[in-house]
Amino acid sequence: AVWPLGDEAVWKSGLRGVHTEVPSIAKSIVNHVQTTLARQAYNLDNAGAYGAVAHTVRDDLIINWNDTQMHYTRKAPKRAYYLSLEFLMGRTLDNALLNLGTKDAYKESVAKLGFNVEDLIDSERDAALGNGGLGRLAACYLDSSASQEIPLWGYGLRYEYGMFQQLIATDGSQLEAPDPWLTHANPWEIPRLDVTYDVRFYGHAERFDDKNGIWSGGQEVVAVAYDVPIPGYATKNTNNIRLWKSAPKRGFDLNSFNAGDYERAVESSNSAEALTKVLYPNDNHMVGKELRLKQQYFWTAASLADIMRRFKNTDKPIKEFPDLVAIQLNDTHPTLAIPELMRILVDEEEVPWKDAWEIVTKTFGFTNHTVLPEALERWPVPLFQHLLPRHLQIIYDIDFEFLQAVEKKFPGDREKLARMSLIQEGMPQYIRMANLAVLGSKKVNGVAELHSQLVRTTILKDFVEFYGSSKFGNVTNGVTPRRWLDQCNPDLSNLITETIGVPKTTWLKDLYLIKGILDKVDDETFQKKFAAVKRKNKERLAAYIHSTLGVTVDASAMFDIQVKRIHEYKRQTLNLLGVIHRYLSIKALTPEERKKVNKRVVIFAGKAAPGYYIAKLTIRLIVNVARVINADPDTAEYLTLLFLPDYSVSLAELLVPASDISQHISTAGTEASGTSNMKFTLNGGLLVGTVDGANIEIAEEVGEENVFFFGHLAATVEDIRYQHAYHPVPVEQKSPALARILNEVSSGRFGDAHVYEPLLNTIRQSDYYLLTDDFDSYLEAQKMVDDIYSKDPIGWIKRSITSVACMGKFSSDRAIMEYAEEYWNIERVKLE
Ligand code: T68
Repeated sequence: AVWPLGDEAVWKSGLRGVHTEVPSIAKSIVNHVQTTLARQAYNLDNAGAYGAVAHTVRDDLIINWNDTQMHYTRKAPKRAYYLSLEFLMGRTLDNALLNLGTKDAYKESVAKLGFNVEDLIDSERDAALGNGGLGRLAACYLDSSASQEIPLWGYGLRYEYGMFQQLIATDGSQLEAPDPWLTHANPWEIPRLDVTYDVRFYGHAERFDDKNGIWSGGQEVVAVAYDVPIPGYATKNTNNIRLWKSAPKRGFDLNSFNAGDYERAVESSNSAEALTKVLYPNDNHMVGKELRLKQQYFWTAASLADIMRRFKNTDKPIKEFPDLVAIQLNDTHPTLAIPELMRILVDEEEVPWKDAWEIVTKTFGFTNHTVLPEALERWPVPLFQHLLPRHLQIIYDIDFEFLQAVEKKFPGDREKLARMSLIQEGMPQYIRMANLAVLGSKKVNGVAELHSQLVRTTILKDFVEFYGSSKFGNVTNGVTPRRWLDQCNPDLSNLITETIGVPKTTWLKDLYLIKGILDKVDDETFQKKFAAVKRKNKERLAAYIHSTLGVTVDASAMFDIQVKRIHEYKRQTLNLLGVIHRYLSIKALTPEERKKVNKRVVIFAGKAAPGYYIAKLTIRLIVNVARVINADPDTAEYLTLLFLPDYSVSLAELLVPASDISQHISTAGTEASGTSNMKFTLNGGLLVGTVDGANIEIAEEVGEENVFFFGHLAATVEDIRYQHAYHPVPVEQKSPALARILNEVSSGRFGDAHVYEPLLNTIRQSDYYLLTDDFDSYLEAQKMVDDIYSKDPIGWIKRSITSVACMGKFSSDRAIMEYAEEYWNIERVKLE
């Protein structure tokens, strides 16, 4: 190609590549201290040094980002877009250095400037733009797309406040503090103040006979783009997450300002900016707030406008849109993209309705993450009508045509029509977002085999009968082995590399290769090295616990960890009641008998949604039980219970490598997949779990004998709930052990007797999550854990090695390639 601008030689002499050598890295860091930060060696602390290093790495990322995006534009391949309201990124510096392969060079450069790179890495604040699994999955998928050279962009919102910070009050209850993560500039984003779109709300909609229409008036808000580069591992390919910030269309209302009404003048600008202020802190639960619906529309409208603009730059006819664009909907949160694309095509591009619907249904894919009824999104029609009048018309038109087709296929089945309609009848009516997502998508998937099967047979049964089963698939979740093995557990990563004789840059992108360590499962030297890595990780965690909680824990004890959002279906209470049982059992022993007890440190962490009363009560009970247990000299040597505040991605990176056992004990059929189960197993921790979500597939890979399963199966849960309702059996009869523990809590043994009654009553009364039914079987599984861990330590190490070796399937690289090949029809586009 001809050089586009000015003197080519001058341009080229100014361009440079990524920093790889110590002198140039050090020079760039000093340069950023001097100019970007306007500071000097005389007043530079860790935070300042972090800033300068981050800016140097940012430069590297931007260079690769530019080259990648230019390459994608030139090649014009089909691209994928991952629409997610959450990207739970955690920290960036360490990950960027590892993916760029420049960590050692940076370490040396930073040392030469008088700093320690690990301290700088630790001074970074997490980007917590997500609640839990769903948001972290999006982050893993972006890492994998870049690493596997798949042309994919993420689209999300740039929340000014991420997931709240959790504090624990003196009485043990959770307090929430805001997370103002952007107060110190964020070096990992590139503001694109020139990339903006106007987004309309409210106003007036007209619809014409051809089902096209006009939407006018109302309020307009501006979406401003912020780009976050995502470096691939051991490749130059660098993908992008584009996050939208809301801004007022005109700074403020000049008329009011001139009339001296300052408050009125800034009011509209405040309401525009409020849109992207804060992440909603609920997981697996719907909140019907207008602001949430506004966030969803603002984000989907801006993203689609951006995607459409990029498509139009290719000069292809509009009917070829699905040949160049695949859009994946991360849960139903972005479902408005379906009527929005219809609106753009029909109202703005003047595409006939039928053709437009064909384009739409070839473009979208929909991933479901839950079958819990309270989590399925439904929006009241009156609210929707007010905010998005044109979209409501479009939804009615889609619904009308669809119901005609259903009636044709299943004549006279009125109940089926009522179940499948996009509109749920009632006062008020509701729009069912999952139904809309199914109708508008080419393919629908769940996130683990059991979950996908439940989706097909329960919530979407009618749709499977209507469309046929080939539209409904499964892509089992995965996690990135870069962050969740190499970065969080460098010693294990190095041990694997030296053992299998394959370079790290190869096996970290083809995780099945770690099977190679299986050859050494009986090798004593290897077993010792493997055990030493675990021990060191436990000591690292013990040091953190000591420095944050002031508690000394014994790293030779078994570390038993349950960390995840606090939710009744995840059954932290089951674990806690098990701990109380353990405590009382140890206490009943003679000092001599106690010496045989398997020592345990039981660790909980996780946030409760601020409005979720029972979940908050669970935290309070854990903290107060811990107070009693940890203060008891009879049991101190054998049992420690801890609640670590403010769970985060960074804290997970410390916990995941340090578990001997981790717990994934949801009522069967409720946890769609789980992804921390994969992280813990990949790092050599064994699972105590129910036959649920991805636990099942993990056991298939590592061997059922290496997973401690317990509890009722998903297929029987409905029947048991029926029994609870119509033939209730008192707890005393079903599980005397459990009844006794509940009574101990009620008696005030752990303080605040009356406070915990509502929590205990969820178990004594309807027991929707089957704690009474699973408790005894849970205790048996725990007994087996104790026996094997204390009586057969070598056997335990072998189980642990075998588990790690068999985790190849759970790389998010495998998952993203399944999406690319089977859902998006997209190929690798490597930047040379
Ligand atoms: C999780 N869902 C699933 N939801 O619970 C988990 N929900 O089993 C699965 O492994 C994971 O998704 C990834 O597929 C969530 O994390 C949310 O966080 C959420 C957020 C907003 C609204 C509803």
